[in-house]
Amino acid sequence: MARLVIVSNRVASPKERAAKAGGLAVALREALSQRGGLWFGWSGETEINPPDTPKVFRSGRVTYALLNLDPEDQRAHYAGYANGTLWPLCHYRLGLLTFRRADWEGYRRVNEHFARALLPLLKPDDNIWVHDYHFIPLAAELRKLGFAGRIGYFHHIPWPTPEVYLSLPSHAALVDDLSHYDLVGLQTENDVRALLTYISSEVHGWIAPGGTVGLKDRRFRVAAYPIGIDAEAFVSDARKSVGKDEERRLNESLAGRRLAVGVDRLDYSKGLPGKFAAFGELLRSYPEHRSKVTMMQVAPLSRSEVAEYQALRRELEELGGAINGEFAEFDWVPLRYLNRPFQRATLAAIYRRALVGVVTPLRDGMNLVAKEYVAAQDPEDPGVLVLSRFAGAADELKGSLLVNPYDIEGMAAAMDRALTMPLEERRQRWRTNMDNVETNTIHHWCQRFIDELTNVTDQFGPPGDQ
Ligand code: ADQ
Repeated sequence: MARLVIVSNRVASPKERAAKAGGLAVALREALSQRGGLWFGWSGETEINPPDTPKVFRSGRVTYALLNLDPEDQRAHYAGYANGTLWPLCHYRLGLLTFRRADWEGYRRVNEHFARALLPLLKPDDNIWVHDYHFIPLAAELRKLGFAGRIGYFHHIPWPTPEVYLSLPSHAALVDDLSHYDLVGLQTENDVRALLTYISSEVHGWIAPGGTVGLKDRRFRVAAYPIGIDAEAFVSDARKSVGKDEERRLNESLAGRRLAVGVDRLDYSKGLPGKFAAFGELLRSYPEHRSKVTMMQVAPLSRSEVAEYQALRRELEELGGAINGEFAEFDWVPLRYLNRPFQRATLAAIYRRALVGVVTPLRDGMNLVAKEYVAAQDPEDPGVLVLSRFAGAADELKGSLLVNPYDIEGMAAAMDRALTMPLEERRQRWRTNMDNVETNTIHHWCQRFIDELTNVTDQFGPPGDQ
């Protein structure tokens, strides 16, 4: 079996506990420890003119290789091009997009530095799997250094339609970078269509059935790999929470009220101001819910070094304060707003207690919270998922109440419908969603991507023969 090499910006260290590292990091670590392999990424540390030699250590069957970055390059790469340019672009927020040539150059320098440091650790038959928009040019940089083996890329966030994508000054260079991979994975068929349309209409590539793409002298495959969760672990955490101290405290604090829950990184793609406004609208237009429902929004801080995230935090504090100011009673606070991370088991208990899961991003590659909420429900008395049609998960979770996150009154109406839905309908809708969550797990996702990466080059001829 070919060795697996994973490249990602952040690496879940062997000591990081499952509950803290997040579902994706844990799944990747598991995929690596089953097969044995290498995890390569940023050390989290900066150093002026860092050498191309990572810190390498082993834990069980996994070798970790962590690289320091130059502080200015790290800023240009992470806060600059990755999160100031690509993130807003891919989430259709052109008004928030900044493009600076210095950031683009810094982004490329970090990818070159990564490639130089990774190359000596590679074997020709490795399966290299690169994660996310921080590293789109990595394959091109490895090819420049002469590496001809298999490299796959997975894009965790949406791929925008050509009209939006063309706003990126470096659009052609970035897709040229993608063409150095053997396999490019996106979250949904919509994303695949968007990328293939751009390739055929803007850069004169050709597309064969099955998603094989020809661009200049290169061949690669583009396909959808919708990511899943570790459904079993969530089901078991949620079941175990029953009767535990945290569940008891939560129930006592709610005093028999219904709970609506939102869990999102504090990020402008997640549609948090609209969600707060919709909850305010629910209380205003459906007064029968006043004092009967509590909304809990868990929103751990994220990317605080980027100005837009600081502004969003202030906006939410104001909006949340205004809702509580308008509707609170001396014995009821409508909105509980928490800016901190929780253990997975605690999240599972909160999801299970909530009659409504409110997941309303303006755009989202997939959205794992939607799937976690479904997995954590009590099958006998499940809650209802209110889900944005612009989350990748909307393609799969057909039992949800789909909403347009730009329609505040529409979201309030959906919350009302969820809060008053008969048990039989809740069960049917939940079953539809759960069938999907249980079938397409994170383990299937990992396995399918790796299998197709292993086989993809057979279809094009041996590596280097293109
Ligand atoms: P994210 O934008 O981070 O991921 P999401 O898919 O919802 O969004 O994943 C967030 C994860 O963080 C979930 O597993 C959730 O449980 C966890 N989390 C959130 N708040 C937490 C808290 N307070 N405490 C602990 N854990 C918390 C990106 C893309 C998504 C895509 C994923 C995976 O933006 O669209 O689904 O990658 O591909």
